[in-house]
Amino acid sequence: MGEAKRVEHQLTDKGYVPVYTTAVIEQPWETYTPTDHEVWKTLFHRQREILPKRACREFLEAQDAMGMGAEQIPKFSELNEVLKATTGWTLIGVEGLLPELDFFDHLANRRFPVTWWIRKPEQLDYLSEPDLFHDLFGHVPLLMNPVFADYMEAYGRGGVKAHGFGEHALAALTRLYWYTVEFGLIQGEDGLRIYGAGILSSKGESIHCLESDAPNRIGFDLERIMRTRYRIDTYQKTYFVIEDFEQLFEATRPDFAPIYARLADAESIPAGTVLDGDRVFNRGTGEGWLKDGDV
Ligand code: HBI
Ligand code: FE
Repeated sequence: MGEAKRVEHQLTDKGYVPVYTTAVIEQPWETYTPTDHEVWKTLFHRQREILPKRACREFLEAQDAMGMGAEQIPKFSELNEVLKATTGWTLIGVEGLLPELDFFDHLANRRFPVTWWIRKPEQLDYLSEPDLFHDLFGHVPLLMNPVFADYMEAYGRGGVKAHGFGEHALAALTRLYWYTVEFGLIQGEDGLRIYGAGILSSKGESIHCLESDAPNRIGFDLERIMRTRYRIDTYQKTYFVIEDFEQLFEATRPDFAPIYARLADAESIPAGTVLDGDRVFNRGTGEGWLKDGDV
């Protein structure tokens, strides 16, 4: 087990890529092996050891409050009872990445897709696709936060709408998700903290994003983010910092149509660039940055 069941492989200009079923599946909890549970336990302990004072308080408290522990892979059905009662979100099991519109539609209806399978012991540090540890440990706890939960729904609604606006709009929304839900930082009362799931599920990046001088740390700005390219194969060159979750939710309030129209004519910004108007928390030294490969 621990192996994703891919429907087929499709030949693209990037070679053969896996195509997943979009079906919602029940978590096959009984099929997890002792090794699967051991991987969960190891990663859980490893992250919880380094995340106090690095992850935002809301994340750590929510993870405890929902009863997500190290002992074994949690059951979606048990987490759902707490989640449903708290913010009305439901976890659904999936095979892996979904087509964008399916993904947006789930979020718009307060359903969060969680990959049911977990990585192998030799993949503890890096995996190119989301697995159960990333989805469940990284994303799910903040769905307990009422404001963040509303942001995720609003984002999903925005995504469904964006489909009428074409590729520019979708690219903008993907960047917004990347720089907030996946790689966001928050400047709270007790300093700079992590809330992005892509960071929270990675030991190396949890330390790097806060403690390294290499990356830029810049204040959140919706349109700026929507123009900014990103990295999928290295640590981020730039992290965007919010003040609170209200700021995120408020950013989704305006009509995005005029924003998309402006973005269609604007140049994209390389992942590591600092602009004149940026609120700079840290101007990155750029140490270790690869020149090519911004997506
Ligand atoms: N599907 N299951 C899953 N999880 C994601 O995070 C996800 C996805 N499909 C598309 C997608 N993310 C990205 O395009 C987001 O930027 C929207
Ligand atoms: Fe993710």
